Amino acid sequence: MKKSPKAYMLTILVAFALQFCFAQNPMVQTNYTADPAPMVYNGKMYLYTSHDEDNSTWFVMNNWKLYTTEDMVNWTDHGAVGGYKLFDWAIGDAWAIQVVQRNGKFYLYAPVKSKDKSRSAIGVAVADSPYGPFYDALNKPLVSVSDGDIDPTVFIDDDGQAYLYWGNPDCYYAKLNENMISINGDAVHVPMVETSFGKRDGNVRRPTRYEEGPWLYKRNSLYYLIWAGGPIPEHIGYSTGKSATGPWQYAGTLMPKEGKSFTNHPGIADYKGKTYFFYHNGALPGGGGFNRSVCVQEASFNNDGTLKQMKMEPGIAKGLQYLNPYQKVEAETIAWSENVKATQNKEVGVFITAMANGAYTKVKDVDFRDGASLFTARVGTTHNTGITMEIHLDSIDGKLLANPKIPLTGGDDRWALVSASVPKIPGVHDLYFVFRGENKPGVILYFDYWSFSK
Ligand code: FUB
Repeated sequence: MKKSPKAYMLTILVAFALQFCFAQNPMVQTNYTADPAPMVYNGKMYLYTSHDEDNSTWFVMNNWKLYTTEDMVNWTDHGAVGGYKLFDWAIGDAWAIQVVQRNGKFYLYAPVKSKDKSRSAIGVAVADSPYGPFYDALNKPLVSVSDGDIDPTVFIDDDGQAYLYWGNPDCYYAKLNENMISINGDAVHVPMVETSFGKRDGNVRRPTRYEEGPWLYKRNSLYYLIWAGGPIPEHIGYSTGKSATGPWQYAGTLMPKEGKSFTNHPGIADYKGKTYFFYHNGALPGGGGFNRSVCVQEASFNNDGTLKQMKMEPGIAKGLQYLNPYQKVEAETIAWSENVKATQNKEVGVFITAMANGAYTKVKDVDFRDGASLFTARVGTTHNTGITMEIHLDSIDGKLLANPKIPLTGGDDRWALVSASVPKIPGVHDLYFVFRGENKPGVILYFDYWSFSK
């Protein structure tokens, strides 16, 4: 049946509204993030990212950030886990990292610009916790073989052998010793041939589609080398093989070029029975090639083990578990936000700042069980009147649970606890924290954590 123009318009409007309701990508809105590197450890998803500084017009990247989740929709910002200054021998360029765990230690492989050669080299830092602090394990680069020593990825095979892959425009790999901070043998140059990486026309230096950003992954007994492919704007391509060292067979495009950033960068991880594919684009306001944002969506496989091709999507609509509001929840645990920045200081660690009247954060799937009676939050502001925080249920203008006034504390090194009674609402709801301060320029308020009680 043919739709009337009115019905057609309505369908488009509903589809647009639904997309906004379910928006999850980009999954971090409080900073520009790039080069996602997931790690699953002890039942939690850790996502390490590089960090594009605001208003960058080049790859201005000084540190790496960490986000975690247990439900894949609410992500907690843990701030910077380190930066190029971890390495005394580095002078800048905190580009794409990966962190892996072995025997209770956490190894951070990082490409940074080295002082003496003034080009990228790969360092390794180690920590006792996934949150850091990380320390340079060698006081010198782990790898320095070419001008293109960037984008390290590390994979530990079932037999315990660890492999490090990296490189732009050529791909290299090396075996890591069990201590994870030294190389066993020489770096191997992966043959850059069409059968492994597809054909690229008219570029002698880059004869195949492989560009950079390798990520090594294994499912059943098949190995996947997923990479960013050229020419720019980049797409995501991949190759498969029967061993961690190939030979690699070109398997096609996983994600075609799309999304306002001329680079892309893959990361993939299995978590709670699903496979998640991470990438980046320029989809945030002000976003682009040097102001990127990480995204995630579920990956799926064909019967022969090949990956189903995917387009960039709004993200994960349904969380894997509910959030418990009867505990301290960090204000930087967020499913979606607008006009909010995340930052950190030594007084309270990571916290958020509302940057405009009407700025808000959304927290998804909060399980109130039989209902709460009191809301408490740690907050602050530098304005002496007129700042409030509205707590709404299920939508930005949904039922108002409370509207506490925010007292003048005088700065983000001084904080106050505010409480407010709330009506008894049972069940699972999305929460919206909406920050109000009409005609107040700059930062309206600071927000560190919240909780409900009965
Ligand atoms: O983030 C800097 C560079 O851009 C990375 O090393 C590449 O993979 C590309 O994402």
